[in-house]
Amino acid sequence: MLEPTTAAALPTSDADPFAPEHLRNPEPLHRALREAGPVVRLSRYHVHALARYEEVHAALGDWQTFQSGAGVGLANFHHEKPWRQPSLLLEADPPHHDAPRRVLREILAPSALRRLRETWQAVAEDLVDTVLAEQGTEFDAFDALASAFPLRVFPDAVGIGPDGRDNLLPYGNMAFNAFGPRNDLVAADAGRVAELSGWVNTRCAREALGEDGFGARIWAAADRGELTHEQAPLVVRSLLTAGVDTTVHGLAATLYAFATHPDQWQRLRERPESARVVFDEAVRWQSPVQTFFRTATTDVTIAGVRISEGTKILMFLGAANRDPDRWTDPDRFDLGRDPSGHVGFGMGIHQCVGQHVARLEAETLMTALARRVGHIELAGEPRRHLNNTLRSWASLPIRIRRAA
Ligand code: OVM
Repeated sequence: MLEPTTAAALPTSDADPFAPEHLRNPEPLHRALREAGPVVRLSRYHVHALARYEEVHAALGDWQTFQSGAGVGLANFHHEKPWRQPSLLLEADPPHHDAPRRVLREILAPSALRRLRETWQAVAEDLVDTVLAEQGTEFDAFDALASAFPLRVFPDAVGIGPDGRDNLLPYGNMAFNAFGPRNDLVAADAGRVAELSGWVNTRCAREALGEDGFGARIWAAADRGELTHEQAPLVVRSLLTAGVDTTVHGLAATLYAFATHPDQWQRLRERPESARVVFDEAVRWQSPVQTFFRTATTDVTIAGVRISEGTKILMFLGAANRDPDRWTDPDRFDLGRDPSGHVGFGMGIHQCVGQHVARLEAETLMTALARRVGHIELAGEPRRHLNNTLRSWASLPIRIRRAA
């Protein structure tokens, strides 16, 4: 029998994963953390970190030991006041988590999204036609496609009105920054918290929502007694928080992947039915959501390392998604692999409830693009937008050749 590793033997890193250099280029830190051991102490934040697939996957699957109810950011909600009322989904544990989750799962199930496919495909075709006609063969794919497309289809699907939709990305950016430490990125958002929260919260009211969207369906579930009427607006808020920035930066990751892997674009063009798996491989390869915390509900041992109750544990989804012990040639964006099992959408009871929405957006947009574009390449240096949680983009200059 091996003795449990003592605290002294626990590998420790003083790296700040939320520092600009690591947010801009996370792979070197991810590699170092994976190689340091199955559990690493991050001395700067008094937290533990998991960067290997096996441990991240196991911890995400064990909500009893690694809870979300104390918040999935650095702040422990049992000791610090959250910046907003906690999410009923993301920041809750069973049993409270279960009713909101069940309601949203049904509203966002693949069968429930079928009615959207045709419309979204038509919007995607129209968007790509317009971009090619107006902007020619060189343009910023972040603005023109990755952010334009979700902003055209998703708020309509939720049922929010046309005004103020430009608040959606800044609100999500703020929410994803808030999972990190109170660094310069959080400070930069501070002046807009009240304004953006006020706007989003008013969009969640029943009267603010169209009759046939996801939002109205959430309220209808409350009328059927599946949720309380107090819970309904908070569940709508989850859609508006988690549904925009994630898909925008996920689509940007997908476009970046193709602009840097022309052979994979050819592969998609030859096999258009693979448009669906494309997004999962891009999510594995880039991990648009890089990290989430959990909190130990009890003293627990992971791979021989003892962790005491109340400890925050940082899960490096992006590092797990490129763990060479789990993936062959992990740094390669490869449509030939099976990316299933990646933790880019999380794993377990909190696994992204909107993933079918995201996949449908990706599938319709990439299909429209593959029908018209024979080749994609970078036309300049892509620019990252720094965020404490999201691997996000400011611009993605591309050059395309039209398909013959
Ligand atoms: C939420 C939520 C869910 C997932 C991610 C997220 C800001 C938020 O329920 O509000 O990130």
